[in-house]
Amino acid sequence: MAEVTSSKPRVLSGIQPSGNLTIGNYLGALKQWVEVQKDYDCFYCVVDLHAITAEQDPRELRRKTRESAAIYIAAGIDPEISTVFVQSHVPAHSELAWMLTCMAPLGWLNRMTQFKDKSAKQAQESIGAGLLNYPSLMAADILLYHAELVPVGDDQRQHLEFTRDLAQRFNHLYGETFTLPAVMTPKAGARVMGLDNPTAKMSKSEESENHAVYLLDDLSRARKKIMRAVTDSHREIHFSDERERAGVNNLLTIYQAITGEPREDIEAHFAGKGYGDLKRGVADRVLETLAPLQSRYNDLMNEAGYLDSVLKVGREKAAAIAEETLKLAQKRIGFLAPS
Ligand code: ATP
Ligand code: LTN
Repeated sequence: MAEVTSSKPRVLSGIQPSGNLTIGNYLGALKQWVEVQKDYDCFYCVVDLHAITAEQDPRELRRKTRESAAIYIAAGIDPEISTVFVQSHVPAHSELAWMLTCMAPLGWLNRMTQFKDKSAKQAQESIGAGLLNYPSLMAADILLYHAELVPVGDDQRQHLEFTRDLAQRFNHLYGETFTLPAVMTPKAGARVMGLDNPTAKMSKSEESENHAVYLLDDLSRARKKIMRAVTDSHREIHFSDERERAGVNNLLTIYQAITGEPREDIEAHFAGKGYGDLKRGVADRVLETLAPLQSRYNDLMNEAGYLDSVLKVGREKAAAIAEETLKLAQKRIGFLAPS
């Protein structure tokens, strides 16, 4: 059995294997995951149960699940330090999610912007109930591990609030059971916008050709997409909150998120230059990030059995903790323990 005890505070986060991972997923989530892994006991899962809130092709889902886990590692998650696993491999997630679903007020669920946005794109009658209950499953993911910190992009803040509220409700009704988690978002890159439409969040399930740079995009293709990014008819290159300047602001933000340089330095660097220079500068930084990631990805996919063994160890470590928390929650709620 894998080692499960650690004195470090815990982190948990996940990404849905619902498409090809984008630089938005990298800058908003993965990059932070890598940064915290030395100081926290980290659990990173591929949230396949969440992915099926939208229709998935079974073969593709299996392929994307492995691919996502491999990208976590290629991006710098060290499976010797952090625990990498697949959400559906640990049944406690579904079991606690049901208990939390029963306690989640419809009013709270109906207020979730992710639900409102995603359901607005579908015919009301055919929206799957999973889309509404999505945040209760996410709460289960986090609460099972007593995670203190949850590194995510800006769009997940509301789900974190929901998780805290639900944990508090459970603790109040049945006694102290869950740890209240805090959200962690990056200083830059918490909300990367679509390259073709800089007023909409970059998303892996958006299908238009020049919308997103995928982490596994061929490098020349990635460069082309950035060179085609929507800008505006102004000339000056500076950070701006104006809607009209969202495209330039997005490119500068990607640059800032990758380099970590202060905004003034970036603006000084591009002063007097044109949008072509800005795009080339951003493309260079993005490609410098993608190239080593892709080479590690290819290496580890070529190493027979490696990924599966990481996921097996991950499942064991995760299940040991999750089952213990689940048992406690079941006891608190009044389920008869099996003899
Ligand atoms: P989907 O389009 O399938 O809903 P998504 O691309 O929005 O997916 P998720 O799996 O929902 O990605 O998100 C995984 C993580 O990546 C979350 O922490 C989320 O906040 C972050 N993230 C997603 N898109 C962006 C973005 N454009 N900018 C910054 N962070 C992002
Ligand atoms: N809902 C998240 C993905 C997710 C998650 C989690 C993130 C599922 N479970 C637990 C952090 C912690 C999203 O990005 N759409």
